[in-house]
Amino acid sequence: MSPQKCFTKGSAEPGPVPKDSIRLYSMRFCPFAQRARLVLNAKGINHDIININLESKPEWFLKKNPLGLVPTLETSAGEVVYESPITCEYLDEAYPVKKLLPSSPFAKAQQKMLLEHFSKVVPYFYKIPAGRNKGEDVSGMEAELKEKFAKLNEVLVNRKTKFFGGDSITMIDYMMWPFFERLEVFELKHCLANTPELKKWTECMAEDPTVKASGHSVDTYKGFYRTYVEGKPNYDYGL
Ligand SMILES: N[C@@H](CCC(=O)N[C@@H](CS)C(=O)NCC(=O)O)C(=O)O
Repeated sequence: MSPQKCFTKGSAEPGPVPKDSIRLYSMRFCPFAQRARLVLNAKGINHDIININLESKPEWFLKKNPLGLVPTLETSAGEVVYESPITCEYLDEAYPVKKLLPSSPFAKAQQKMLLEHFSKVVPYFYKIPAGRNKGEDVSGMEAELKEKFAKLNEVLVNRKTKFFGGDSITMIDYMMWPFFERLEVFELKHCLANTPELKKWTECMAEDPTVKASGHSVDTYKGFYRTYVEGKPNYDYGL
């Protein structure tokens, strides 16, 4: 079986995590798991990936993470870490090469506060496409999303930097990116029309080699989301 294909209920547990490696339990289209993949790749951490069928989870996966969510990390010592912000911070601390979080306590707190704000934006990336699929009028929700984008734009204007943590990419950029990557897939790109700095940020992010290596084509995302909307998500779509 190709290593990318997902493991389902009843499938045998993969072998132990090699000594010099760390394992990510993931799903190819999950934006939260993509956060951890971005951090693993940006820092050049030796890792393997086990994709999970989230509709039919292997029993051994539920034993590792009772919440049953990806991303989940497992070290060679059998330590398990889950919840995307926690996995990403863990990776940054456990592998100090190329730090993504700032060392200043205040700058780090600022990134975490911004992430809290951003967590209130995330539901729109789900609610709007779902509403549209049901034939609902989503213009009100789109207007709210534009307001949230305006606030993010203001952060960049006030900071006078290309990225949210400075002039190079840091943790907060990788935490927000997976959702922006899906704007085109969800036909929400027009919501960036009045937020030029934020739009520029998306363009700069799209040029980052780590970002380029972590995503899928718009067609592949669309193909997967079609299967998701039909209630039969094909986690191996495109393989
Ligand atoms: N708060 C979690 C959210 C992760 C999450 O919702 N992952 C989804 C896939 S995109 C999942 O594992 N869903 C499985 C389920 O809900 O049972 C995080 O930040 O890691």
